[in-house]
Amino acid sequence: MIDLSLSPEAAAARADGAPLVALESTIITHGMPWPQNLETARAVEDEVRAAGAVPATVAVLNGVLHVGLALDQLTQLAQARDVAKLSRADLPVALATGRTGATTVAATMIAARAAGIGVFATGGIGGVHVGAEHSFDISADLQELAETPVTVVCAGAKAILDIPKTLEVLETLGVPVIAYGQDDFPAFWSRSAGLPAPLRLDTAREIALAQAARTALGLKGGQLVANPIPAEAEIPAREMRAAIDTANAEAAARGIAGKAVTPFLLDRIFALTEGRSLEANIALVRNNARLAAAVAEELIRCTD
Ligand code: PSU
Ligand code: MN
Repeated sequence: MIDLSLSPEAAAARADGAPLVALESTIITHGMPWPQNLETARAVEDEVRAAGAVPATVAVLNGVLHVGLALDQLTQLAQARDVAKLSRADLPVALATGRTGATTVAATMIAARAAGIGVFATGGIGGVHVGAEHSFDISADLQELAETPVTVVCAGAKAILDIPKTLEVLETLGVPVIAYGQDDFPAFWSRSAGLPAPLRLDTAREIALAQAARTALGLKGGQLVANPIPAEAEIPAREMRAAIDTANAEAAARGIAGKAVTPFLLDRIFALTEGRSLEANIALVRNNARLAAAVAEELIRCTD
């Protein structure tokens, strides 16, 4: 088994069988600017604690896979420049070579499973990018959801992605895409992407039972729970459209490719909306942390 470094609070929670929620770190290093990235990371951890669970932010520091970070580690990561972005392919290489890097949704799922954590909260997942029919740019997050038994709570997918194609790929991979408390698939900054979600559940208990049923059936893979942004924080889709179209056009014109695409688009959209997108982003991650904490508690009950 891989050597994990658990934070003291995560280790105590694991020993007590208390609910744990994993959190990713690419959102900190590549998804938000300093200092809001650190403020958000701390606020999200506090939401998990306030909801009665224990947060475990995942990152690789000098070749060690950390599940749960101390405040000084979180602060260093949030301030660091040129931190590697680690997905499934990169994580083992970073561990083997003593590097430091932030984990994407895919890599955080792998770490969560290794630590025995069944649920993880983030903002948006990676998916099928606009223009993927030419670029073939499809995030490894989708395949990971098909492989690794962790429930990922997000706020849907950003409209920087091709949402219908993202849903098609998830369907092909057999990943349950579950809208929480509504029929429509949410689109990150807005509560609806204008199309229905394949599945709907209304309680944390049902979400936990559905994950337990996958395990009982011997099915690998996790679940994608799409939790709509709180109404008061929503930015209507038409207001985001111009910024997203501009950012996508700039990315294409400048030949941005590979891992750099998502961070480039997030940074441009932040600038183009004068920070409004960031406020909404913070509100929805906090909201997802609360739901993930409730799911973590129910997961313990249904596996007792
Ligand atoms: N989408 C967002 N915010 C993010 C990311 C995606 O709205 O911060 C990050 C997540 O860590 C996600 C990763 O797992 O980007 C996906 O990158 P790629 O498309 O290169 O797989
Ligand atoms: Mn990609």
